Amino acid sequence: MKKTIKRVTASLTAMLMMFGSTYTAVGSVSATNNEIQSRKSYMYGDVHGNGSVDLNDAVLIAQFITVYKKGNNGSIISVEDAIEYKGEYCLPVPQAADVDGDGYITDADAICVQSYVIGDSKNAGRCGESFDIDE
Ligand SMILES: [Ca+2]
Repeated sequence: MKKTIKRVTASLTAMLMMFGSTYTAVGSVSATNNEIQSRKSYMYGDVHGNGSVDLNDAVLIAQFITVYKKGNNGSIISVEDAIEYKGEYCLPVPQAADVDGDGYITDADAICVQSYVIGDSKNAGRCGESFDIDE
């Protein structure tokens, strides 16, 4: 009888330990998944979000500025404005367009992207640097 109780206690302890460690593992896995789902990395200048900075990004920024200003009395465009804008030539990753870091999307940002593409890193602002967006 004593041996049986010892065995049951031992197996219960083992089960509790297994359950405990499984529970912990599940908890940490789901926390990691949440982090992956809630944060995504992008690159300044890569307004298409395709992983590279090229002239297409500079062209899209310029097109966006032209179209946005036409529809908004030529007003200056903040990054927040660009995030809300869903019209023609909207930027897939508007946060990536503020390459010079002044909080606005202007021709200067498109010029920074062009400079980056031709290898003029001195005038490329933070083009090519990565940043995260909470999603
Ligand atoms: Ca800017």
